[in-house]
Amino acid sequence: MRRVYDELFHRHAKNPILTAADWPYPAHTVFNAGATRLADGTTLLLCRVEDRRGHSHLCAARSKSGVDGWVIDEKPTFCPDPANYPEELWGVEDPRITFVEELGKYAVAYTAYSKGGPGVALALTEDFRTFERKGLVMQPDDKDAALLPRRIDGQFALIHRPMTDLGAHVWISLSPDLRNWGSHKIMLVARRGAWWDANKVGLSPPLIETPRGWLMLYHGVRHTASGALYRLGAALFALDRPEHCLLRGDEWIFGPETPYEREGDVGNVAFPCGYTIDADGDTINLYYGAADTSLALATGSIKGLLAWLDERGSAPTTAA
Ligand code: BMA
Repeated sequence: MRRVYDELFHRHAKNPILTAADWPYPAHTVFNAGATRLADGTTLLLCRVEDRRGHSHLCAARSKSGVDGWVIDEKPTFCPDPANYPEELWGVEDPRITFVEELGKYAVAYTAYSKGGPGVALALTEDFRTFERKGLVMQPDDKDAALLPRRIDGQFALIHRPMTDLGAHVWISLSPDLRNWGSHKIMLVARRGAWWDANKVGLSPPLIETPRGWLMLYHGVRHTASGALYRLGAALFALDRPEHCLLRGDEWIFGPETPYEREGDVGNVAFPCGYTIDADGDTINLYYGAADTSLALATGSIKGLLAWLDERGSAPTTAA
């Protein structure tokens, strides 16, 4: 078959790589995992696990290959703690992991589902066994957040996606202490009308640092008569000024196609929250939730993504 579009990500033949059937305790669905490679080379996925109440918690799965042989925690790794953190009353969802060199710790940005709606919470960990919560850092309605691995202009930087009546756009905010946040700036706006990324965009996995800038994979949501379609796009931002978009692709680069992405609790969703990068510094292993039901893996190349942006992307104008 002739493929007209470039395929920037290749699905793993063993997809879906993790499902609720693999879980050591009762789980309804397993999806939208944060990912990182630990110091010993092990791939760690911090998976969102939904139970039969509809509430989510996080559970760690570790593997040498990043594909199979997963060792899954026997019990939930990170549970909502509404007694101390009322914003977690209805669960914790969609973790994004960043290793913050300065702290020697991983920062996990996650959605805390409160009575007031979903907001952004932060927790720090060294080992994904014990966690130090920083609490709710962005009030509802806000989600799709990840920390940058280092300070920008002397400040920690958080990407997130507040909702407004004028659409849902990606923002960046700065903090001296991970607690007090300000200097809010818009990074990437949702397009309008017929566009695949009209009305609602959000950061997917944490930004990928490249010599040419911060590479963002973001999801765009298209509302159709039969529900929403979640697809992935790419954009590049200035290293020293991450709110400044250098290039943005017009077309989506990855979207639901296979049965496990098309069908599930929420069909037509491919939703990456994490990646690992191989020793070659180029191969990116993207872990994504498929149809809010299982976890899948697709592999791409950072150079390939940058070349695609050079060829197919452009600097956004302010009058979109
Ligand atoms: C988004 C998030 C994700 C979910 C997606 C599709 O708003 O809540 O957790 O995968 O919707 O349902």
